[in-house]
Amino acid sequence: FSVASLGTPRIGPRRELKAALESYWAGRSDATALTETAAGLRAANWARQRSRGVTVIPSNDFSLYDHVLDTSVMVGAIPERFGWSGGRVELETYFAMARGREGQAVAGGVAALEMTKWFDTNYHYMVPEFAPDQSFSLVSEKPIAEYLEAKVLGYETRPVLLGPVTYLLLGKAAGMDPLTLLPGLLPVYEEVLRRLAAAGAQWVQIDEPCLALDLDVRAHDALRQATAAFARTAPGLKVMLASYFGPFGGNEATVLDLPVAGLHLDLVRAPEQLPLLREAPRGLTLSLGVVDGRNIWRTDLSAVLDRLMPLVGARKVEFAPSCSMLHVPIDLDLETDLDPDVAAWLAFSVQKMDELATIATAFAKGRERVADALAASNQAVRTRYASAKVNDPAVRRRTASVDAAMCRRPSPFEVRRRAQQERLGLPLYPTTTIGSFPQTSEVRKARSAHAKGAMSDVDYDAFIAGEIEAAVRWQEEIGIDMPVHGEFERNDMVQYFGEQLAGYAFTRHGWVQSYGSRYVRPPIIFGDVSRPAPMTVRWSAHAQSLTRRPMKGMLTGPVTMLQWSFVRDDLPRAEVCRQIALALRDEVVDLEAAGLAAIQVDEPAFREGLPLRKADWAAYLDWAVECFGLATSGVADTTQIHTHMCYSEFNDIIESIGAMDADVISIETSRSRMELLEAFVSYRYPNEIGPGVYDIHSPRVPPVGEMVRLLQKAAQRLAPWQIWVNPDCGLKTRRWEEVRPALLNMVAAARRMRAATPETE
Ligand code: THG
Ligand code: ZN
Repeated sequence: FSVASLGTPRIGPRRELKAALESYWAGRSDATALTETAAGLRAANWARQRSRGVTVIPSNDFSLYDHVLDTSVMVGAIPERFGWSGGRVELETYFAMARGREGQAVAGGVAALEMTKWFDTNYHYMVPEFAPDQSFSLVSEKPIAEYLEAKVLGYETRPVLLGPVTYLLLGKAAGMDPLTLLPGLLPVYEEVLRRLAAAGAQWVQIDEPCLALDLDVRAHDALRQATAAFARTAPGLKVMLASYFGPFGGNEATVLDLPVAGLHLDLVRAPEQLPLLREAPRGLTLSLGVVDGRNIWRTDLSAVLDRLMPLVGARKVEFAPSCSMLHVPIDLDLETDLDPDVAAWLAFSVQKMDELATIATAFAKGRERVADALAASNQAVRTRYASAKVNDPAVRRRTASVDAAMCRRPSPFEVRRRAQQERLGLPLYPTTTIGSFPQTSEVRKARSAHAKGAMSDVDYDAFIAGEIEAAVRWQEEIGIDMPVHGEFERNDMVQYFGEQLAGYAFTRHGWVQSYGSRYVRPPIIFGDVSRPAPMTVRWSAHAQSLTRRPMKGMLTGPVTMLQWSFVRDDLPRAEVCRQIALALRDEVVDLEAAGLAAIQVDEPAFREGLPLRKADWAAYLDWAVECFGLATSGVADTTQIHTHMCYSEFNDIIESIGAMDADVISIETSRSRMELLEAFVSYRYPNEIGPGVYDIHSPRVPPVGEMVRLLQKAAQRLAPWQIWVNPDCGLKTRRWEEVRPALLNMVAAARRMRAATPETE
């Protein structure tokens, strides 16, 4: 019985890849140092997998930045603006595609490829861009080189390739169906397979996670063509076709008919596919994804064995994680500060390999041979489900008592709008910001000194209070109508709240790649969530005490808190989200009682929570909207609820955005020159909107006239009373030198709009 790992984290247990990349980009080290670090990480990954009992070890799962970008380079899909003229793709070009080129070197600079979410994970990939006359050729031999690199070190690996159909479907091909490019792309894949076979590879893993999406007949045809071409060109090379993140659904009949030697099943996300063990063609090797590659819970090994043993029979199977382990932290043993009770319930990538090895041994030699490991797994499962740290009857009672009325504001928007207008007395085109101000190095230093105990609570509090006071005074001075306190006390918008909520745990080294060299440490929601004490009231009340202008309180919304965490797997996500929403509801009510007349509940992850299949959208949107309502509906008509969403497409979810019924929503629109506003206009969005007028992703200071023109565009489509004036997103990544002039211009733009608007409107 084989143990496969579909892919391992690339970043290194101590974030070695991040350090190497950032030092290379800063010019502090050269390409040799970077390549050596990368090779060292690959060698360590292979060694770690072998030592943990993995028998089917992957190669080419490593990437310096992103595996989709690697695929674009492999097949030569390099947009013209990067100035590549054939031949080897240098690191400079590769990183230009990932991060863009600065303006100084090339007039105006060169924009990076776009970045977007990898399926429903928190990993971002670089979107392939295809020209109308796109041609492909084998440009990078990375898969072959890394296969041989492993071989030299004594590892016979199974190279991983992103499959051609998923690759094309993930790309952007202006105005055409990217699948029409398949005939040109397949010869490159065929050449890679021939070379891998010639180098000695027995198997290749082809990832086609698009099989978890709703596919049409053209995609099915493309999969048939691709696999047929592989079988023809490299008949001796066995293909393990891997799909994950969901069931095959309507794609199942096609999948079972493809000419491949193996099929990987995600039995964590799609346990209903277990009968395929009996029903799939006899000769097919099945890779059974029974250990969760997306989450950090220990597997109930006995339950897995109970389910699989009657079904496996004489079939050739491999035991595998449900998907690449890219999405989980590397090694639980590095966590020395976790509550030991909680740590006993967790498995990171290394521990997941141990679990797979245990399963394989149980199959090969009987359960008795792994009795200790099974007993430990049983114990972990039992203590977790029974733990008083997990189960809080008061929280359960409260979520059970939620009714529809608690999820809606008592009065319709029109009534609230009048009440808020009267209380707030804001001018037309009121100005505000999204919440965060620059996290300067002084702020970060103070926070880290405080965390280490080198700065006392009293000194740290005085420092934060001073930063807030300076920010509030400055906003008053330049004429921001609705100021914010600046969020200087916060590290990350999820972590800050999670640290104060019961039911959450945090790691020290549990990094997961978000994109390129940027990683996150997702908090772990292990138990019923509640709020032992107010979380933000103190700083928001302090800020309000400094000004007569209406201060905006700032919270992270329930869906985003859920979406950016590792979530317990013993409750439906909707139920966990409801618990978070109730905790936030108390915070919203407390902020109101503390005198805050406006409270923003951010939901940047609202759209990315959408299920992979359209049939599941409605159910998600129902509870997501309900939870936002639950968090925000405990206040009086006179309290204004704001929300904010980043770079979303709104067209297909605009009704749900409407149903959230926030009094004000701010969205990113400046880069698309207000195009993103279109969804709101054609839907006749009834509430107030702040279409961002200033692109905070760039250091550029937008001139007044430019922002006025964007506002005029908005004013052609919306009523003047609907329009707020704000940047696209929070300002924490910008410097004060950029923020000060930009916001001054923004206030001037709002004043110009007011001056040009007749009083009667
Ligand atoms: N917070 C959390 N999750 C997120 C985001 C967030 N997921 C989606 C999106 N935002 C991802 N974007 C980023 C942007 C920047 C960084 C990570 C993810 C980043 N990380 C630091 C790094 O790698 O150096 C580490 C940050 C830290 O110290 O915690 O810059 O906003 N939870
Ligand atoms: Zn944003």
